[in-house]
Amino acid sequence: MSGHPAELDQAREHLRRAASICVLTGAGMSAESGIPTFRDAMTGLWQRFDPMQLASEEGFRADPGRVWRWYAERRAGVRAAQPNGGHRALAAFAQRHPGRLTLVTQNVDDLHQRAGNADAIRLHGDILAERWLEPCRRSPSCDPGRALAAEPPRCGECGNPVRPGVVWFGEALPYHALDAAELAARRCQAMLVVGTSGAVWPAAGLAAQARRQGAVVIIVNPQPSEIDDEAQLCLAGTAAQLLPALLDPL
Ligand code: BV8
Repeated sequence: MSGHPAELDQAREHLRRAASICVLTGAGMSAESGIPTFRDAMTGLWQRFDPMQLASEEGFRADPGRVWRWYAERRAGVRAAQPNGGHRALAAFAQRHPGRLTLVTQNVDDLHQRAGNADAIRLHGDILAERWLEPCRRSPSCDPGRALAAEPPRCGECGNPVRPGVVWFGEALPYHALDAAELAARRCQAMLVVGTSGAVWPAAGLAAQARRQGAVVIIVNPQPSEIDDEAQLCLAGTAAQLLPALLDPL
């Protein structure tokens, strides 16, 4: 792991030469915007809660109120947060080089989109979106936005609870999102992996898919990750520090 200028120059040269770049981001991308990561020792949600329990249908059914309140707290944090220099550097690069960068994110916040990457591929859904826990028995057009206020909100007719529009552990990723992400990983000449522990699958497998087809894999993370072995270059540093240094000159 190094954020040494030589590695930075090497990484920048690989990115400069790559006709197609796939970027995979994780919770560390939003850490400097004040959104706690799952794994971060100080603020990580793993420490305060058992996300595997809370971020699951089983956990929601076991205690809908507690899970709903956990998401309500996280949503408030997302709404109060602003994109950081890393989000802005990615969006500016995508605007300078239309069609050259495919952004794939594990994050459920909207900071990439608010920075300007409207087409970011969301593997794990959107924490600000809502949907019914069960398909509504009354009418397919029944709107979760009009549910009765409660924790969680419920359908006034059938009591169906509202759930956040995220992918919980044990749930399949949206097929179209995973398919687009795997296509980008298989086609890119360079993959930039930012702020992920590489612990959550199948997202973590995208770096190996890129490496297997010959892409240069570059990791930006202040700590080692579980997928460092897939990278030719591991830059020790944060998203808001290193992404502008990597991308702004390009
Ligand atoms: C599925 C939404 C199948 C919810 C999330 C293979 C092997 C092992 C296990 C599995 C496997 N395949 C499937 C599994 C099970 C499971 C899984 O991966 N378990 C792991 C944890 C053991 N996967 C699933 O359940 C997936 N579903 O496979 O379904 C299936 C198929 C068909 C039909 C039915 C089922 C679903 C996974 C999605 C879970 N949902 N989010 C919510 O948020 O509430 S994942 C959630 O965790 C977030 O999205 C978050 O992104 C992710 C955590 O990962 P990271 O993003 O990496 O974040 P983390 O905190 O871990 O690390 C932060 C990193 O940032 C650190 O490295 C840190 O050093 C770094 N950092 C800190 N500060 C900075 C920084 N980096 C840069 N700058 C900084 N400033």
